[in-house]
Amino acid sequence: MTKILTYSWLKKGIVVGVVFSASIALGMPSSLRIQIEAWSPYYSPALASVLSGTLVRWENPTATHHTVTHDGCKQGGSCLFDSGAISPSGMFELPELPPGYYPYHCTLHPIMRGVLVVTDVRDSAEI
Ligand SMILES: [Cu+2]
Repeated sequence: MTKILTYSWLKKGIVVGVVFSASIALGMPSSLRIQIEAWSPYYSPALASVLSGTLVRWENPTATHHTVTHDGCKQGGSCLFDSGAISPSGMFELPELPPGYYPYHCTLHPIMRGVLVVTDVRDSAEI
């Protein structure tokens, strides 16, 4: 009886292990965290590349407000995202963007600049 029980647990462990390994093997992270900083590079990482469908989250641990604003918003082009003021300890989440190259900035501190690259090709996830 003990042997059967042990085997059963072992089998479950293998199944769990295989599923876990498979998700790592397939594994692009399904979310990316970008930290807002009070010093250069201000958005960390300043250049981030994600697979389309990845949730991107900017977190603001600084003591002041910041924005995450697509450069298109200030150039009169297509404004694809604008967080508005993100308060200290606040965050901004962007669930999905079409593949593309998205430079962005902070409207309150124009020196703050970052780039988000969204790709639909797994292999180019790291540029
Ligand atoms: Cu700012």
